[in-house]
Amino acid sequence: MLPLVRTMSLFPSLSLLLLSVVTTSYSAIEPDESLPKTCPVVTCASPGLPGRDGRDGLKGEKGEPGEGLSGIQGPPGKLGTQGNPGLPGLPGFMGPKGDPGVCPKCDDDLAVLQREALRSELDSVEKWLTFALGKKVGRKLYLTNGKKMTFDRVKAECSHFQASMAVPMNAEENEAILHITKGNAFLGITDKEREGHFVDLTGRPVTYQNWNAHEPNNAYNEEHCVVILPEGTWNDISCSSPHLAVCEFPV
Ligand code: MMA
Ligand code: CA
Repeated sequence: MLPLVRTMSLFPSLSLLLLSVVTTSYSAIEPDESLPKTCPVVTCASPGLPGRDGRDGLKGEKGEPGEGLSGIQGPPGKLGTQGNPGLPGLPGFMGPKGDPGVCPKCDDDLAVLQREALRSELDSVEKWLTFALGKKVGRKLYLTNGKKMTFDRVKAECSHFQASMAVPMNAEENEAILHITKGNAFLGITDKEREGHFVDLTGRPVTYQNWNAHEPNNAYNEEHCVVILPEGTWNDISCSSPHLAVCEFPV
């Protein structure tokens, strides 16, 4: 205090200034007379130890979605559990026909019936075929395709149809062949192997012959095949000259 009093005495104006500053400061911290004159115990008493933590507050509301960029897609999730079985499917297609059953007696009966039916059908076919195209004599049916060809071609053609070249064994058969060809058709007769020795295509000598006058003459020394002439008589002729094809079918 003394230094301050001395200072104030030495510099009265400064002392006054300091005093006014102190006064002003004091008035500034004076309690506001308008506030209620309350005083909580805790505030006013000397402070004790801190109390225990309070209970957790209520959970706050969900926040707004963030605004940052979304990350890259994560790996696929784990396989889910197996689903329920589906509805039954549609019926399948009909299977192939099964093997015939085993019944020897039934098979025999069936074979007989089938044979009878086939026989009947063959008879029918043979009748209309003979009526329309051919000439049947005994168990031979003669047919022509109306084409002219070499001896070897006729032979092959008849063979292709499980038939053989026509060989008349008697006047009736000779007439039948003439009837459907009107002549100039090859017969299945040759003397290729031995000149003047005429045989059928199985090599058997022909027993029936119906040569034209002065035939066979083996003209030009190269006539080893035979044709039936329009008169029904025969002439030996070259095998490579073309003549009508006529075959005989066994019936
Ligand atoms: C004559 C006669 C026959 C002979 C033929 C060949 C027309 O008939 O000589 O014997 O086969 O000619 O073309
Ligand atoms: Ca001749």
